[in-house]
Amino acid sequence: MPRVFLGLGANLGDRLGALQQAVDLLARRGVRTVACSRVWATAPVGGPTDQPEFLNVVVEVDPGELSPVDVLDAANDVEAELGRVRDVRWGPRTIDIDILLWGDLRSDDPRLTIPHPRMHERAFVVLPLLDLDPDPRLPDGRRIVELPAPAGEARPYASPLSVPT
Ligand code: A4P
Ligand code: MG
Repeated sequence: MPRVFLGLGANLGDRLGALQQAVDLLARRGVRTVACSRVWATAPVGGPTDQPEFLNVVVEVDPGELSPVDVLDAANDVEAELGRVRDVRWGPRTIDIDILLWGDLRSDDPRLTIPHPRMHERAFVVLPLLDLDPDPRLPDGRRIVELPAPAGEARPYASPLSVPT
């Protein structure tokens, strides 16, 4: 079974509530979280510099029989349900759900690029991911802990979200 990791971020409204609701709504669509990182407070990377601080988590999910595109569709549905409006790229959002890693799978499709192309360069992804896997690797075999230090500030903010049973 490939290990599948999703990155979730929120920087508007009830951020912690939005992250927990996203985990719960994903589970209802068959994308069940089996482990959650701590919640990290992170400075915005890219996009408008005056946007609010983010909360970020990484979750490991069991996609069951779902394909990567099925999981992307579920993620987009949950983003819509939580009221995300897409306007500014890298701009503020109620919730953003990205597929980070799907075992050793590589996909260059712009609609679904796996691994997420910038994940290893960003502290808001790498630090939560290390909560769940102390030595993650990219599909090309590179160890993330041996890559240049990821950009951005991140500090632990809260304990892991509750995981649906
Ligand atoms: N897409 C392609 N590959 C994937 C994938 N692996 N997972 C497509 C999810 N979506 C993927 O995404 C744009 C398009 O990417 C979608 O049509 C999807 O089919 P989006 O969610 O509409 O826009 P976005 O999130 O603004 O773009 P993108 O490129 O995903 O942005 P990033 O790189 O994820 O950056 N700073 C902090 N501190 N914390 C954050 O969470 N997030 C971003 C978003 C920037 N700065 C941040 C944070
Ligand atoms: Mg995104």
